[in-house]
Amino acid sequence: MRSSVLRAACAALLLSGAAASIGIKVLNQPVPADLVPLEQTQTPVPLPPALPTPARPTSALPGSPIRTLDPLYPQQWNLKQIGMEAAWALKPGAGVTVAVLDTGYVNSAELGARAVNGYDFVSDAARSGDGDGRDADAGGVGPLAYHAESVANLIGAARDGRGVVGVNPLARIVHVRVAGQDGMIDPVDLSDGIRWAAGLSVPGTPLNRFPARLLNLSLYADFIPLTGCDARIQAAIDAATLRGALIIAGAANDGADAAGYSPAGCNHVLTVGAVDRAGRRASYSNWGSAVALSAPGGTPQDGLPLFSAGVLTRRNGTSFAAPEVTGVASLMLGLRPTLTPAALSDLLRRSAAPFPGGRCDALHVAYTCGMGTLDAGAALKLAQAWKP
Ligand SMILES: [Ca+2]
Ligand SMILES: [Ca+2]
Repeated sequence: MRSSVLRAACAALLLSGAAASIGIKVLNQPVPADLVPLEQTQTPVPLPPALPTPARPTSALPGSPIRTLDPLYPQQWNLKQIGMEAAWALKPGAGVTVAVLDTGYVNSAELGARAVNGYDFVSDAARSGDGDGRDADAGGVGPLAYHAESVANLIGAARDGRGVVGVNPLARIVHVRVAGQDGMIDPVDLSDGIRWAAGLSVPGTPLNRFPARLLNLSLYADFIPLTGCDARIQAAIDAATLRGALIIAGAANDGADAAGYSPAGCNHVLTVGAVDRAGRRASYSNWGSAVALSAPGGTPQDGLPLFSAGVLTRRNGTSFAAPEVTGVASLMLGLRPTLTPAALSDLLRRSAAPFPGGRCDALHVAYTCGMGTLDAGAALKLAQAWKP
């Protein structure tokens, strides 16, 4: 039986425990036991040198295609699958703040000053890896730190002629550390991190200077039974929602009903399942009525291209489906800043592309994956036409 740390290390933050009752909550898809860890099989791609003049979209005429010259962009098949070029052509605005509740801050060349070292909410010094409990340095610790960096780059990597490009190359990312070095997530730490990220007060903690309208949770809480949403986490989600923030969560990677997981099974959460390149449910992806829509998450055989530590790696999991939705939601808010969490959820669901043949899983009727697969261009068009 795999340990939760192994599952965390091999998958990403949707780690779950040896049994389904414990999980880390970083939602990387665990590597099957008969495969070696992905880290050992990936071929690192060196970061190419910077171009003298970064390619910027600012010179493009309205409605004209945005040229993306980042050298690894052609490998980012997931961005094509969700129709990013149609979305970028609408020239969505800038300045949207997204919180990534995950393994913590990593200084990424793709984000620069757009990445904010938020707060470390890991209270258990025995698991934190930084020698203490909560503190003002959200810096990621240990071999799982790539998880938050991969998520952040997927949302917001710069269109700068280097490396990869993110869904929203102008997003600000606030890193909120909720996962210990072991990848495990305490429900109280997660609840406080949710409140703080949305700009609410948390006793003993200074207010977040960059309150986020969107919270990406590629994780689920450990130390609680997987039998439904934890009341403490639901209370934090309700408070953040009232504050105007939308919580977007990965469905988790156990091939089970997402309704048992927190936050995936909580109310007011936009829960995201994972599909493969053909738009079919990835076999690891959780399913069911708690799933709002799906997005590309890759498979062990056909991983999602991700960027961390200056290297392209391929991983799979609902950890990486959720940030695609978060990134598109941030573009929608750039176009229409008054969109409410409920309106954002509604537009993202309604604009989703139908699954092939109308079902994400041809074999299991009960294994539903929400309204369809994320369609960035269609979502932005609905946002553009939206009236309060
Ligand atoms: Ca600490
Ligand atoms: Ca780049």
